Amino acid sequence: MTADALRPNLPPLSLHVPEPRFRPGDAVDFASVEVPPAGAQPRPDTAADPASFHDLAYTLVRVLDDEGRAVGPWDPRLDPDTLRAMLRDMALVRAFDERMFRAQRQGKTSFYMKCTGEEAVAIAATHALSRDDMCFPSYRQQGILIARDYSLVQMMNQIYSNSGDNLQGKQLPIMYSSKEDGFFSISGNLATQYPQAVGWAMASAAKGDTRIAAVWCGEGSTAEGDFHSAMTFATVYKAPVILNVVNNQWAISSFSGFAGAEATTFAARAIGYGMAGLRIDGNDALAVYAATQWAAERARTNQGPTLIEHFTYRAEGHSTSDDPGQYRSAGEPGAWPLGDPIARLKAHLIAIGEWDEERHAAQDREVAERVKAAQKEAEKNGILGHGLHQPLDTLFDGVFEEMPWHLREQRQQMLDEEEASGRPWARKS
Ligand SMILES: Cc1ncc(C[n+]2csc(CCOP(=O)(O)OP(=O)(O)O)c2C)c(N)n1
Ligand SMILES: [Mg+2]
Repeated sequence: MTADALRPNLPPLSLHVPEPRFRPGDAVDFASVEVPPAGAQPRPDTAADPASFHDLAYTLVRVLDDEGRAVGPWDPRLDPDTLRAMLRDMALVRAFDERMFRAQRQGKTSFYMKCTGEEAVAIAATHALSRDDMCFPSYRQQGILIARDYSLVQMMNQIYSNSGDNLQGKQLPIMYSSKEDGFFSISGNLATQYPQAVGWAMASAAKGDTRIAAVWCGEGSTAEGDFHSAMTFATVYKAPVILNVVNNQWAISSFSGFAGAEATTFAARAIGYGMAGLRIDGNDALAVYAATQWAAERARTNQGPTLIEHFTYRAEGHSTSDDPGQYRSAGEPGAWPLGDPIARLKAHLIAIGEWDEERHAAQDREVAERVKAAQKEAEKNGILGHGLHQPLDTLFDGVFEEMPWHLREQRQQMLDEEEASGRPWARKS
């Protein structure tokens, strides 16, 4: 007897397959995205029990209102110099992204990823963290390096995998690493940085250090098992870590519904773990700063981890290998109700009389020139396909502290074969 014959009075089971609201050609209306007024959300004491502020996982913490004013208890009350520094860093990231995207289209590198529309997430957080706090980024937080004044030329050398690349061409373009700058090596395997960050934070606490960790992943990446095991370790040991989920609505061509966004918020993941959770306006640099500062204070005073969902929008393609026109409406970026993070911080600075259109235009020219000059410098070390590669035998460096005998043999064999082939670039100078 078949199952439906056994239960003739029940409807057949059906599977829910999420479907994004807008596909190519559709008119976009984001009216159903709830945007509470800026300044309306309470700011709990950093020692408060996470169970006492569950509401903050379902709203949006916002500071900047539609007139560019900073309002409410989350206003971090930053001085104008800090505000201008954040604005400059965001403009610099955008200029850098533009130029490197074009470099990929010109065939100078194989790959690039922009963070357009999400600049506040990494820049404002980095300004709120201490310089020696340890960051575990995904591939969309290049803003951390920019905010920590990392060399643009070094970033480009890495993108070009040229002879100046301090990672020796071993990483995919944009997967930077800088120990000195507290920037953990970016991994292409999604969410691996989550348990690594929690482990680092646990070690920091176990050693009695005062440094904390911060980690970022996309909303799509929260579907990985690594995200959840990291959450368990973080909450059990009250690890001093800030867990950021960048909800930019898309994971390549999959919308956030496939990671669970139809059922609840990503910040609400924290509640099931008994952890502090905040859902914030990710296009509001002041909200990002304030939330990070609050979570950092919690971590530094042994109150435990905080999960922050940055509600934002990926304004462009996933990477240079993507064409969002194939799967989402072209009207989405323009209709996004939370606006553009650079335009919003600029409007705030103008509203408080600390900035103007002329200065902004001059800054745009200045950052574009800076990026252009860095590119000229980096290209002296080579671009894709121009032969200025890393010497071939660096392939074997940097993995083992002492190279095992079998690798030494393989390296020698490779060098002998290259010598015999007569290609001079293969030899280490
Ligand atoms: C473990 C793993 N699965 C799949 C991929 C392929 N992949 C790379 S990026 C990406 C989308 C990730 O989306 P999200 O986490 O939302 O981050 P975003 O790109 O939006 O910043 C996917 C599926 C991968 N790199 N690693
Ligand atoms: Mg995403």
